[in-house]
Amino acid sequence: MAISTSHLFVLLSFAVVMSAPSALATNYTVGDDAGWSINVNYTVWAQGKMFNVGDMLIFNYPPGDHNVFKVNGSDFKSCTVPKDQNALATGSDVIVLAKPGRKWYICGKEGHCGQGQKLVIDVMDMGPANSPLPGGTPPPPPSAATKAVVSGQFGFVALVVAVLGMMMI
Ligand SMILES: *[C@@H]1O[C@H](CO)[C@@H](O)[C@H](O)[C@H]1NC(C)=O
Ligand SMILES: *[C@@H]1O[C@H](CO)[C@@H](O)[C@H](O)[C@H]1NC(C)=O
Ligand SMILES: *[C@@H]1O[C@H](CO)[C@@H](O)[C@H](O)[C@H]1NC(C)=O
Ligand SMILES: [Cu+2]
Repeated sequence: MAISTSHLFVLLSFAVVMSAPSALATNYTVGDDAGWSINVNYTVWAQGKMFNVGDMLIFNYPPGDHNVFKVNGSDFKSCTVPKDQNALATGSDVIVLAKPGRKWYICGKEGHCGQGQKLVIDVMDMGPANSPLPGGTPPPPPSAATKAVVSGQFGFVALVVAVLGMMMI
């Protein structure tokens, strides 16, 4: 069977478009207008929200009043502040949800976690989301060569799939 050049071009263009970075990441301001504080029920806040890989959590509070620690499930439950970890404490802390799974955050100020200043969420992996990393030092953008290689791989896989599909018809 023969595949025309224009067919190939359409298929390759499609593959390149499909491998472009997703721009659908969401920013979640923890607690919305109430921010990161005591007297907010973060279980209620998180209810019904869909957290995906690439989304960001933004913890807003007057600097010095609170802080943010990422902890594990047992430290979350017992409100144990990790000793081997520095708090996020800028008052506008951005955390990129880089991996799927359950994530736990607490305030490290005396008594605050016990008063409910703690957040647990489940992060889903809904496909690729290219976003900057946390901490305000974005990685260098991928070089054109890297992009070409990635697109090339995607394009090749898509082409093989498409050709196989056409052969089945
Ligand atoms: C999300 O927050 C980051 C960091 O503050 C910002 O750079 C980005 O533009 C925001 N994205 C959206 C969709 O609001
Ligand atoms: C949770 O993290 C603490 C350190 O803050 C560590 O001592 C503990 O073993 C961890 N627990 C689990 C179940 O990973
Ligand atoms: C938050 O609200 C949930 C659901 O209404 C409730 O089960 C939970 O006890 C509340 N947590 C706090 C710390 O009040
Ligand atoms: Cu606090």
